[in-house]
Amino acid sequence: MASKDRELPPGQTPIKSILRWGIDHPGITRSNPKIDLETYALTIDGTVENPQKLSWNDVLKLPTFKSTSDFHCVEGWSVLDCKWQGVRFKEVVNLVKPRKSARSASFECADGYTTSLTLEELSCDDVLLAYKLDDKPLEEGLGFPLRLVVPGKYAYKSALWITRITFASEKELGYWEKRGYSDTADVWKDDRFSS
Ligand SMILES: Nc1nc2c(c(=O)[nH]1)N[C@H]1C(S)=C(S)[C@@H](COP(=O)(O)O)O[C@H]1N2
Ligand SMILES: [Mo]
Repeated sequence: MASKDRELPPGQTPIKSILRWGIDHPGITRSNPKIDLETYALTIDGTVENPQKLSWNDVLKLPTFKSTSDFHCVEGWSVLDCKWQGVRFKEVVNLVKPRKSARSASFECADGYTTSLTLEELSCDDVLLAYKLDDKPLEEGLGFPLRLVVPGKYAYKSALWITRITFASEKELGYWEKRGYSDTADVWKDDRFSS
């Protein structure tokens, strides 16, 4: 239930669990990629001074941050008070040092999914590369081991199972953005479809 004093973005209805029981999720493969932490690598490249290939241990060494936020899917469901923990996108920026020309970052996922955001959108304090939800490691279906969380945008911007982040001077549209969903995806402005 939404608390009485809380305002939800337009057109959203709260559901109890982010596991979306009973909700048909339009995931692009309908099965969860299985990722082994021993061989996992997060590549960060593109228009940056210091490209990286991080092992899982390297990811865990980055400064950790906790942030509680609501999660809004473009199909109209919201999950309130998700307690995420992970690495703020800002820390990634500090590590790789984007070149002056860099404007956006694209996310590639183990299932082939992609999405992208501007560096300005990614600079919000509540934007995390999350590895825990409610103090537990992410479940496979929620993006194990590493996913993006962008609370101010519809959930198709919150990439699951991230394997690569590529900085660029020109923004490349992601999987759903190429198929008619809004690239701005602002939940408060009801930006659901591209015009
Ligand atoms: N890699 C990947 N990330 C993805 C998707 C996907 O199909 N593949 N679907 C998006 C959509 S449409 C939603 S609603 C959320 C679902 O996130 P959840 O599993 O945490 O509920 O993941 C987003 N990120
Ligand atoms: Mo979604």
